[in-house]
Amino acid sequence: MEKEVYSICFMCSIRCPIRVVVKDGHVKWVEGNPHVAGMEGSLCPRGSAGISLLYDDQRVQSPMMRVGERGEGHWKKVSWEKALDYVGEKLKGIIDEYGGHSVVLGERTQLATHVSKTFLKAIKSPNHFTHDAICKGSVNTACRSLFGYVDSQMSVDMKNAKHIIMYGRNLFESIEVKPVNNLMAGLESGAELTYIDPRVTVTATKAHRYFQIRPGTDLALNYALIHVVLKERLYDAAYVDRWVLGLPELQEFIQPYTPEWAEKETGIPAGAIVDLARRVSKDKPQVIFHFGYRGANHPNEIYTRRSIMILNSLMGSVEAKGGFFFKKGPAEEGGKAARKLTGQDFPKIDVPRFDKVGTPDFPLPDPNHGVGQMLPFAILNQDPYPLKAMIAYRFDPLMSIPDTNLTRKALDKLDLIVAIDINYSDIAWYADVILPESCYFERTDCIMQANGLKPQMFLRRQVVPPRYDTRDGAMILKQIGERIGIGEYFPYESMDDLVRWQLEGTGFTMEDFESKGFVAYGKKPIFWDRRDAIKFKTPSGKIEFKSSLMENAGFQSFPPYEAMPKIEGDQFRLIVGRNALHTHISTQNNPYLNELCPENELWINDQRAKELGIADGDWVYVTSKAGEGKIKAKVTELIHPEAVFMLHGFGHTAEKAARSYQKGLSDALIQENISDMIGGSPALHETVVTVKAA
Ligand SMILES: Nc1nc2c(c(=O)[nH]1)N[C@H]1C(S)=C(S)[C@@H](COP(=O)(O)OP(=O)(O)OC[C@H]3O[C@@H](n4cnc5c(=O)[nH]c(N)nc54)[C@H](O)[C@@H]3O)O[C@H]1N2
Ligand SMILES: Nc1nc2c(c(=O)[nH]1)N[C@H]1C(S)=C(S)[C@@H](COP(=O)(O)OP(=O)(O)OC[C@H]3O[C@@H](n4cnc5c(=O)[nH]c(N)nc54)[C@H](O)[C@@H]3O)O[C@H]1N2
Ligand code: SF4
Ligand SMILES: [Mo]
Repeated sequence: MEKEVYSICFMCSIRCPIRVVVKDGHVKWVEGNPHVAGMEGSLCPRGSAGISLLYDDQRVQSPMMRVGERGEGHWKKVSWEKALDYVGEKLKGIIDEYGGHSVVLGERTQLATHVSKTFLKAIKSPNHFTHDAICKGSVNTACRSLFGYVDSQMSVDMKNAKHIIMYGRNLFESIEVKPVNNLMAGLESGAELTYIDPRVTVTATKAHRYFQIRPGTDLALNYALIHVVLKERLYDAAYVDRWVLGLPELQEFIQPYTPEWAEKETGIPAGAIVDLARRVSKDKPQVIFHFGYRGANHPNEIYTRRSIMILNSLMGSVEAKGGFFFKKGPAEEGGKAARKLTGQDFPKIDVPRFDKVGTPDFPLPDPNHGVGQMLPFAILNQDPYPLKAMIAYRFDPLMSIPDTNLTRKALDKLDLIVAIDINYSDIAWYADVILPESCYFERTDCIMQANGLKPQMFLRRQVVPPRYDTRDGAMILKQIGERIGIGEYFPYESMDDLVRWQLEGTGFTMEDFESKGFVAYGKKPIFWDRRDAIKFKTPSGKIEFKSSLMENAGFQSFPPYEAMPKIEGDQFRLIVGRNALHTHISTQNNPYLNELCPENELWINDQRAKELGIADGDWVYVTSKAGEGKIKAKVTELIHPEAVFMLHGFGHTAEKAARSYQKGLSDALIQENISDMIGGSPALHETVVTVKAA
C-alpha cells in the first residue's frame, strides 16, 4: 500500500517542507513540498539523504547509561523507565541542594523549544540557551540596534532583486532550499551577484563579480562603500530623510575611510569599490547587501553586520520589493499564532543567567537565546554560581563551541550530563545518559509558525513508526518533569494532544494540514508602505544609525576601524564553513553523505604552501593556542594567502558512529573561545594557526 505524507525536513534547521511517499511501511521517496512556492519539489543533498538516516543502524537505538569513565565508551542498554528514573532522581537531588539554576539546557532552536524553555522555567532556572548566538548572535544584536527587530523577523526578497551582494554568504553550498531557488530565479531575471570571500566558493563561481578579500576586513570595505555612497549622494534621499536617525554623525565619521584607504586594508582595488557603490545605487531600492550568518567572524562583528544593514538602509531597500523585508505574523491578517507552553504562569526567577546576558556585564545579546559559548567559563569559574547539570538537547557543546579541550575540562566538573540526541554525537558519547529521540520521519512535532510576506503554519507529521526504542523530545522532557514534580506544566499525553492544544483558538485543526502540509492566514504578500508606514521598533521609530540600544549600554555607534594584523611566516588565519553535503556536526556519519564526503581537508594557498614545502595531499599539523591536529592539505590558488580553510564538523570521537570516527580534523579543537562581547557571536575566524608539514 502506498501513501503520501506532508511533513518537514530536519536534516538541518532550515526545516524545508517535504512530501514523503511510503510504500508498505517503508519510506520510498522524499521531495520538496510541491505546493509550497519556492520549493517546487526540490531538496538539497542532505534532505535527500534523510532516508539513510532513518535506516541507519548506527543511530542510538535505545536509552543508554554510561558504565565506565566519561567518554570511554562503555555503555549499558537500559529501559526508558530506568533511564528516566535515574535522570529524575539525580536532577532532583541537584535542584534540592544547589537550586534549579544549577541546571542548564542547551539546544539547537527547534519546534519543541517552548517545551524545554517551560521545563527550565518550572524549575526556576534562567539557564536555557540556544545555538543562536553561536550561529549569528551579532547579526541578531545588529538588527535590534538598527531596526528594533531580531534578524529572524527579517528576510530578503532575492527573486525581485536587481543586485545582491554577499559577504561569505555561500548560499550555493550553505544551503536553504527556498532562498537558493529564489536567488536562481533572481539571476535568471537579470539580477547581478557580487560575492566577497577570501576563498573561491561555489557561490563565487556563479557571481558576476568576486572580491578575494583579506580575511577579517569586511568592515573596512563597507566603510569605504558608505564613504562613496555619502560623498557622491548615491543614497535614496527621500527614504533616508524619512527613516534614518544619525546621518550627520555617520557623514562626519566616515570621511577618512576612503576607497584608497580600504584598498590597503582589504586588497580590493579602490576603483572596484567605487564602481560597486555606483552600480549598486543605480539599482536601488531593489538591492540586497545580504546580512548573512557567518563570513567575517571577529570580535568586532557587530559593527560589520551593522555596516551591511546601514548600506541597505542608504539604498532604501528595507521593506522594499527586491530588498529586505520584515516577516509578517498572523496578527497582520487578524489571525492568531499557535499557543506555546511558555504562555503559562511560572515561579519568579531571581538569579542572573549563567552567561550574564541581560546584566551590565553583557547587556546586548538576546536573552531569549543566551550566549552558549560562555558555558565553559561559567562552569570553570563558578561565576555567577556553580552549575551542576547539563541537558544537551540536539546540540553538541564539544564540537559546536570553540576550544573543545576547554569545554571538556568544564563538562568534567558537572555532576550530570544528559544528551537527547538521535546519533552517537561527541556529546552523547561523553554523556552519563543518552535519551534517544525518534528521527524526524518517526515523530510528530510542535507547530512551525512560519512568518513571512504571507504568514503560514506548517506541521511535521509522523511518517512511519519509530524503528528503535526512541521517543519524541517533548514527551521525554514531560516524563522527566513528572519525576521531579513539575508534571503539571506539560498538559498533554501525546504529540497529537500537544499539537491540538497549540491549535486551540487559531481556527485551524490538525486535519487542515493533511492536504498540503500547511495552512495560510491570508493570500497576498504583505509589504508595508515604505514611504510612511514601516513599523520600526526602535525607541525613535526610525532606523537608528546612531543607536540608542548601543549607546545606552556604553558602546559606540561608529567605532574607529582597527586594522587586522598581517599574518606571515608559517602562520595563517583559520577560517571555516560548510559544504552542500553536510550539516554542521551531525551528518558526517550518515551512510550516503559520508560516502560522498568522508573527511575534511585544509585549503592552503599554493604560493604559501610551496614556501613551507607542503604539497597537495600531504599531511600537515595545524596548531593554535587551543589545540593541535593533523589533516590533509588541499593546495590551491583559490584561497587568500593569509587564510587556511577547513570544513566544520569532522574529527568525531564516538566509536559507535564508525563511519565518521576519527575522520578529518575538528575545527572546534583548534579554535579559541573568543567572542564579540558586544554582539554575542563567537569570533570563529579570529584564531591564528601555524601550519607545518607532518
Ligand atoms: N567550531 C565551530 N562551531 C560552530 C560552527 C562552526 O562553523 N564551527 N557553526 C555554528 C553554527 S552556524 C551553528 S548553527 C551551530 C550548530 O550547532 P549544533 O546544533 O550543535 O549542530 P547540529 O549539527 O545542527 O546538531 C547538533 C546535534 O543534534 C543532533 N540531532 C540531529 N537531529 C536531531 C533530532 O531530530 N533530535 C535530536 N534530539 N537531536 C538531533 C545531532 O546528532 C547533533 O549531535 O554551531 C555553531 N558552532
Ligand atoms: N549544506 C549546509 N547548508 C547549511 C548549513 C549546513 O550545515 N550545511 N547550515 C545552515 C546554517 S545554521 C547556517 S548559519 C548557514 C551558514 O551559511 P554561510 O554564512 O554561508 O556559512 P559558511 O558555510 O560558514 O560560510 C562562511 C564563508 O565565509 C567565508 N569567510 C571567512 N572569513 C571571511 C571574511 O573575513 N570575509 C568574508 N567575506 N568571508 C569570510 C568562508 O570562507 C566561508 O566560505 O548555512 C545554513 N545552510
Ligand atoms: S536545506 Fe536541505 S537539509 Fe535543510 S531542511 Fe532543507 S532540504 Fe532539509
Ligand atoms: Mo548557523
